Amino acid sequence: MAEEQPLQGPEPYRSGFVALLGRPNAGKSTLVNRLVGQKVSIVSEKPQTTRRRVAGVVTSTTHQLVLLDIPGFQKPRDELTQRMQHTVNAVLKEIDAAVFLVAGDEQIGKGDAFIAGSAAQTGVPVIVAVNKADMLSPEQRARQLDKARGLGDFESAFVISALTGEGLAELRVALEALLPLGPRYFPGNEVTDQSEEDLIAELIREKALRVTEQDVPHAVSVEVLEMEEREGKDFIYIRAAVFVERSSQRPILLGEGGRRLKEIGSDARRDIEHLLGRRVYLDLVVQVKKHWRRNPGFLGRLGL
Ligand SMILES: Nc1nc2c(ncn2[C@@H]2O[C@H](COP(=O)(O)OP(=O)(O)O)[C@@H](O)[C@H]2O)c(=O)[nH]1
Ligand SMILES: [Mg+2]
Repeated sequence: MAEEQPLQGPEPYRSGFVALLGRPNAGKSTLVNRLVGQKVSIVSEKPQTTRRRVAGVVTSTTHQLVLLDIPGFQKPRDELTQRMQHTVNAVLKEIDAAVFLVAGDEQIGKGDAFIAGSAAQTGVPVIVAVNKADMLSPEQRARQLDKARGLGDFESAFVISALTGEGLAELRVALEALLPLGPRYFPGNEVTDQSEEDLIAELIREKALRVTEQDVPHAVSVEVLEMEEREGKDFIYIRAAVFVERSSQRPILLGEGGRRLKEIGSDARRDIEHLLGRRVYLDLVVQVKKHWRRNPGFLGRLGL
């Protein structure tokens, strides 16, 4: 009778959690956004921009990749950084794979070696990727890839650009191949685990980071206080507070004649309108919250 086995039915579903690891500025958040196809994790050139674990979800008919953007490794200095490091440690225990990202235009050094070591300790397969290929000559690509490979025992290695998308299709295929059988952890239309309010607060913080320097970015946090439909209006009203730690930082956020805050507001509004798909009235206030980085209750309120 029929000797041939019937072809397999639909492929079994695969899913898993993949952490993005790498020094500040390597392009981890940019990569998550690009793979997800939407901004779910904010991007800035300031270190320690990412304060909590942000999931970016990529769903297909056969796979679900949950990309975890996490804070950078650091020595805890206060309650905030302690919580951030705790998040990192917790994430490393729940992942199925990791992508170790190295900036193509920066010297590979001790920091990278340390992160590669931490990645190896998790025991999960690790893919190494040299990012920012758009800035590199063919020789530079080859040299950096060689050095990156030398940092550990990697599943595979890629040269990519999170900015232009170069090499990302290949990276995604390699990542999907590492996923175990598993369920859809998130509904197919969800791209992140953050609430709308959280994401809006983050978009505002991103703009505040861009226009501040030195210590100030670290002293900024944002909370959405109110979000509501106004009767008979075709926009959504959002009121948010930008918190700083010291009264001396307040004028920095405000700028001359309130101009800097206005700039933060109009930049953020554009992103929020894109996110919500509708018009937004954004009302921003700057508030001083003394030593909020050491305040467990306040950190909890911000979801940190
Ligand atoms: N030229 C170039 N810049 C990139 C690329 N990926 C990220 N960047 C930039 O590098 C900076 C840091 O990116 P970010 O994603 O915040 O890095 P993270 O700290 O690792 O999360 C930002 O200014 C990005 O625009 C890339 O592929 N090419
Ligand atoms: Mg980041």
